[in-house]
Amino acid sequence: MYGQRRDGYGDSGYPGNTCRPDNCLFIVNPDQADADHDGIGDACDPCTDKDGDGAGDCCYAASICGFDNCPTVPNPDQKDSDGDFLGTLATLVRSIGTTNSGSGRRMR
Ligand SMILES: [Ca+2]
Ligand SMILES: [Ca+2]
Ligand SMILES: [Ca+2]
Ligand SMILES: [Ca+2]
Repeated sequence: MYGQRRDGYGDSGYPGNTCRPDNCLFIVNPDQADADHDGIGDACDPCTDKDGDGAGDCCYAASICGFDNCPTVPNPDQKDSDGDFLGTLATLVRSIGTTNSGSGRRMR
């Protein structure tokens, strides 16, 4: 017998299947970058959304699903209670980070 499955080789008739699939079939993207790891390349992903809350991250040309006001924390409501265009959670994260890092401390 031959032609065992799961032998690590593509089946005959599918010459392309030894390679990883192109994550943007119609766009040239040799780096195959996929920042949010959803299998759709950054170059053609309509929503590059690294924290998975449904709001897109900044600066991806193909991403048209809005702008996440807190790209590192899932905040589907995009709440911004103080109206500074930074999400409430982002403001919190930033203030905690400032407190913990001590970078703002002045030495005399
Ligand atoms: Ca491509
Ligand atoms: Ca993607
Ligand atoms: Ca997001
Ligand atoms: Ca978010």
